[in-house]
Amino acid sequence: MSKSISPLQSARAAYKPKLPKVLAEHGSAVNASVGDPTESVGDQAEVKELFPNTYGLPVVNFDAPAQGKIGALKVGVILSGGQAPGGHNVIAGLYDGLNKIDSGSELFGFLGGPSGLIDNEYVKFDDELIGRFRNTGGFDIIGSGRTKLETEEQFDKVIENCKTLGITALVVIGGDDSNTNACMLAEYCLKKESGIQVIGCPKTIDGDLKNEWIEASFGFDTATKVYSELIGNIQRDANSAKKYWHFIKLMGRSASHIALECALKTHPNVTIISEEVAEKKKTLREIVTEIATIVKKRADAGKNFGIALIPEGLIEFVPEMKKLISELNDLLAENATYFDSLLDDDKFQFVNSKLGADTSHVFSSLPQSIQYQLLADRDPHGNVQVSRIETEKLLIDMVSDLLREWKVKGNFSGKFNALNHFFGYEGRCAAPSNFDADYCYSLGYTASALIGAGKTGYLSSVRNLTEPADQWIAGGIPLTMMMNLERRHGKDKPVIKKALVELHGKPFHEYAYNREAWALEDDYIYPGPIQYFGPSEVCDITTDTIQLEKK
Ligand code: FBP
Repeated sequence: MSKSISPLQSARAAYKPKLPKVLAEHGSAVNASVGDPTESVGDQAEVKELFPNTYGLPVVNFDAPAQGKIGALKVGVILSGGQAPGGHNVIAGLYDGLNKIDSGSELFGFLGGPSGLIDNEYVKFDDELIGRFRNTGGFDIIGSGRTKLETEEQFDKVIENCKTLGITALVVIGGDDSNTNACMLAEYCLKKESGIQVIGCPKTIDGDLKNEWIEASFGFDTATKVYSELIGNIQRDANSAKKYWHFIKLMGRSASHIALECALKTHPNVTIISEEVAEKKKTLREIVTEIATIVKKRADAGKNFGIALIPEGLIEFVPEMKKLISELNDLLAENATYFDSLLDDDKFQFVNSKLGADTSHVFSSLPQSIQYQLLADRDPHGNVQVSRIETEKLLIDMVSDLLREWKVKGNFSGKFNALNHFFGYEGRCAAPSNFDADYCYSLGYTASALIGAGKTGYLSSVRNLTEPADQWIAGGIPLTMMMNLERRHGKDKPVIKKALVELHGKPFHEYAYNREAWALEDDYIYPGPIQYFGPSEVCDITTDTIQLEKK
């Protein structure tokens, strides 16, 4: 860690995160009231068969002090997947919660994500180490990684390493894929009677790990506030200079929650929502025509400038591209070694010769840079790395070409000078907003309470998030409850269901209701930077998405 810190960092170190009342009053040794047995969100019979020990667990809520002494606990924690603001506070909350249960408790952090757990690389936390990272962004306290933890061999190694250190509970801080693996590990640990509990915490800036019980994944609040600040600044520049269109791609591997939240916060002229593209089966050409039409209408009104938000995952939601990517995934998986041995030109030829007629046509119609990006390595979960595909540039090129055609026909007389941006890494490690600082600390503290209560196979849950923190509800949601079967690598696999943007939901309706006006008028909002000190209505308010969803 850097030795130098900014004045803001030093002031933030003193910030005391807020907790739900039950935890603030009674600490983390709390009684869990238990609901009815639960069912998985889909494929109940199959999921039940795959998870005989953890299926059907009840939802639990903490509501009173625990009876009896719990004793010292030894716990391990990993950070898994992409960074999200507030991860350090989850660990701080977990550390404080365990110490509150018993000051002899110990917390070990495995280094570099799931691989640290397998390779037994760890640090033991103490007050000094935790103190340096309270309320800071990033995952650098122990690092993160994307190693997939799924085989029995890996699980056996995890159990062996935990036993050597005397660890009896693990906390996995991750997104849908990591918590799917946490669920499998919890099941395996019970099957093997290992005595190791497994608890998850919902992380991802993408905002797609949510449901009735998990109102938000942590990091979404801060990341969208950072992007909205930047979008607002660009809007103000565009509205001052009046000469550029800015195409801004926003992170979010699959779902468009980030783009939607930023649109609600800033009112740009164009926002593409991937889920709507898929639902309406829009072709790339149709998307381009829609954008070009807005460019033209604004130009007709003398406005040769504007802002367009493009979700990172768009490319996989356009039906013809989805088909192409799916064929490419199979092709690359089946011929991995041969494909890697080819030179670039031969790779293109090989792919074109193997694709079906339609998909080969789509592939050839793309600029070579995009073709190349589509052939790049998949991530360890088999996903195309959409953050590396320059969809915003592709759209600029295609809109530009179409406007040129229109100009020749006399249908467009404006100007189209476009600049491209990609916001992702700018927000993933930002200093957590007050909301994320409080939410993350509460999630970590709740995880310690779940461990103290002897639970396993649960996701730490803190709810009622539009109310002040003391009214938040702390508890745990069975991981199996969020599972269904999905096709992965040609097989049906149990996975936590990803939450995409609901086209019948209030956040999308709010956007759809206003989009025509936002396209033509300049109703821009300039949110400005995250405020950490000041009135609660400026500093503590969470996303428009949750507020609309809870309305
Ligand atoms: P998680 O799902 O692991 O939270 O990661 C989210 C994310 O930030 C996506 O928005 C993005 O597509 C991806 O990570 C990029 O990851 P990397 O930097 O590892 O390529």
